[in-house]
Amino acid sequence: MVLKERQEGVLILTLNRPEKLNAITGALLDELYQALKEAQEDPGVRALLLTGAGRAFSAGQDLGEFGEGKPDYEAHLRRYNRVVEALAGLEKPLVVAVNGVAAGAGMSLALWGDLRLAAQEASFTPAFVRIGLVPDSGMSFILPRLVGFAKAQELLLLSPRLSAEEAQALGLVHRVVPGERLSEEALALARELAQGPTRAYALTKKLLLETYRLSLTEALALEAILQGEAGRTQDHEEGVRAFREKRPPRFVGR
Ligand code: LHQ
Repeated sequence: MVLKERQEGVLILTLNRPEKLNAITGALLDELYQALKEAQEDPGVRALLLTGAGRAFSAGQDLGEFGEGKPDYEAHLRRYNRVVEALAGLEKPLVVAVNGVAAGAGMSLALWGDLRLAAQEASFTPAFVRIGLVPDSGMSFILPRLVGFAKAQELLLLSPRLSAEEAQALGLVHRVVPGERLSEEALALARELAQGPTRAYALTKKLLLETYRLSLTEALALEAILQGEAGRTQDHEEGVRAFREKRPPRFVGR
C-alpha cells in the first residue's frame, strides 16, 4: 500500500492503491507511520518524497472502510494523528509531488510537505463538509497558516475543487509542472535537499511551526537556542570553510 524506494539519500514513499484513488485506510496509515519512523531514525535518509500511484494523489479516507452504521471516528483519528505528528516532526525535508486529485485527508497529507509540487492536472478539495464532516489530519491547523484565515474559512466551508494553478496562487503549492515532468522535478529537488545541511533544515522547520504559538520574546529566544545548536554542527563549519575557499560546500547532514 505504501511503496518505499531509496535513491541515495532520498526515500521515495508512494501511496499505492491506484484502483481506489489511493484512498486512505487504517492499514495504509500504519504502513506510512512505520515508514516515516524508520526514515526519521535512519541517518542515511536525508530527504523524503511523497507521491501517489496512478491518476490520484489521494481521495482521502476510504469511505468504504467502515461499512454501514456509526463508526468511531475519534478512535480512527488516532491512527491519522500519529502520521501527522510524524510528518510535522520529521527532521528531514519532505517534498510532496501531487500527481492528481488530493481530497480530504489526502489534501491534508499533501499540505504537510515542506515543498509542494503539483502536476498541471492535479486538483485539491477539502471535501470534509461535503460529507458532513469537519477538517482533520491537521487541516484546520495548517490551512489557515498557509492561506490565511479568511481563505481557509472559504475553502473549508464551501469545499471548492481547486486546480493546480489556483492552489499555487493561494500558496498551497510552490511549483506547478507538466504531469510528465513531475517525478523528475520532485526527485531533483529531493536530491538537492538530501545534499544539504540536514540539521539546519530540521531546526528551520521546527522554528516555522513553533513560532506561531510564541510571543516575539519567546520566538527570539528559541531562534537563539536553535542557532546555538546549528552553530555547533559540522555542516556549519563546512559551510563557512567552503565560503572562505570560494567552493561549493560538501554537507554531511550532521
Ligand atoms: C472513493 C473515494 C474515497 C472510496 C473516490 N473512498 N472510494 C474521514 C472520516 C473519518 C475519519 C478520518 O478522516 C476522514 C477524513 C477524510 O478524508 S473525509 C473526506 C473523504 N474523501 C472524500 O469525501 C472524497 C470523495 N471523492 C470525491 O469527491 C471524488 O471521487 C474525487 C474528487 C476524489 C475524485 O473525483 P473524480 O476524479 O471525478 O473520480 P470519481 O469520483 O469518479 O471516483 C473514482 C472512483 O473512486 C469511484 O468509484 P467507482 O467504483 O464509481 O469508479 C469513487 O467512488 C471512488 N472513490 N473517492 N474517498
